[in-house]
Amino acid sequence: MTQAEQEIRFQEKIDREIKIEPNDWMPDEYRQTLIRQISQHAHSEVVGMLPEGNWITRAPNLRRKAVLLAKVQDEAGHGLYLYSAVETLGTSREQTIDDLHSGKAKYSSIFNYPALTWADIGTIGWLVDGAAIMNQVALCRTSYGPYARAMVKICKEESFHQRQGYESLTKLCNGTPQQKAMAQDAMNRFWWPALMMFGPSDADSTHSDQSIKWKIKRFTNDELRQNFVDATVAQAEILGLTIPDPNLKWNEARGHYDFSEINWDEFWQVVKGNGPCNKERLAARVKAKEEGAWVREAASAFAKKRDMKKSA
Ligand code: FAQ
Repeated sequence: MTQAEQEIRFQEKIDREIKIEPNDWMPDEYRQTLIRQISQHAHSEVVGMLPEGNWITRAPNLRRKAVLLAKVQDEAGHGLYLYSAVETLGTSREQTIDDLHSGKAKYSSIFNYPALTWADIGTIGWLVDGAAIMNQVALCRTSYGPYARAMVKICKEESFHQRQGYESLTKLCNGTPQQKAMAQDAMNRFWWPALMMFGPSDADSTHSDQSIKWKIKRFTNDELRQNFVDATVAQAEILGLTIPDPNLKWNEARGHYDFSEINWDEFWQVVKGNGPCNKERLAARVKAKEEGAWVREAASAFAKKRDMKKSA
């Protein structure tokens, strides 16, 4: 079969909603797109542990600490499923992680913003996990089998994350005026970065057209961003928080909320490594790898010993 014939057969399979599995033939660009997106996603989960992890020792009570610990552990698990999904595409985990540490691979812009107060932790759960779910529910139907299956479990856990964040904010918003002000301040700082998580506008999205054709993506960046805004406004109203956008307004004709233009200059600055915490985040990951070298060495020495015993 020629390459062109293989490509036609591949697209037919996608159009018939048949999942692509690791040993199936796939165009190299499809493989590379998945490696790029899934590894970026895995790195985001792992780097995403840093702003929240910082607050585990400062959680206001034992219940909040237990919930936050569980959430941060979940993010580690998500990173691991996703690194495994990347491995099924023929790239080693070592290589994938080295690409993050060398600055070649990206991770979500949102994790380059600091978590300054306890209200930021609730807001990250509500808005950041909320935005992540909006994007990831669609990924449960992505065309690559291992990615789609990983997303089903991840979405269930992200849903708990979003709810715990909202519940934590509900307490703050019904607390003292200082607590309410702290929640509003977190909202002011996280609203726009949360909208940026969905990626550049459709006009500037380099990969969307092809990824939608291959059903890696089911919706465009702008469609998901709009759905997120539409779903979140009512939640903010219940909390009594103001969304920091003077142009946010229901548009009857469109059946959606209108909102202001995103500061794309800020978005690209953060993506290029110039956000408030980019250097700190990367340095923390590199340090973790160096300090964990002895664990990896001990684990592989143990595995070798066990294999030798088995074959003896
Ligand atoms: N940040 O052509 P597009 C989470 C890059 S998980 C940085 O539109 P695409 C859980 C993009 O890579 C959050 N870079 O790209 C959690 C590309 O650059 P390249 C992560 C971004 O892939 C919660 C260029 O811009 N979720 O939060 C961003 O078709 C709380 C052009 O963009 C995922 O990764 C960005 N925001 O669409 C953890 C979901 N956006 O590679 C802890 C999976 C775009 O050509 C605590 N990923 N870029 O140099 C996706 O769905 C897609 O990759 C998009 C981007 C939608 C993010």
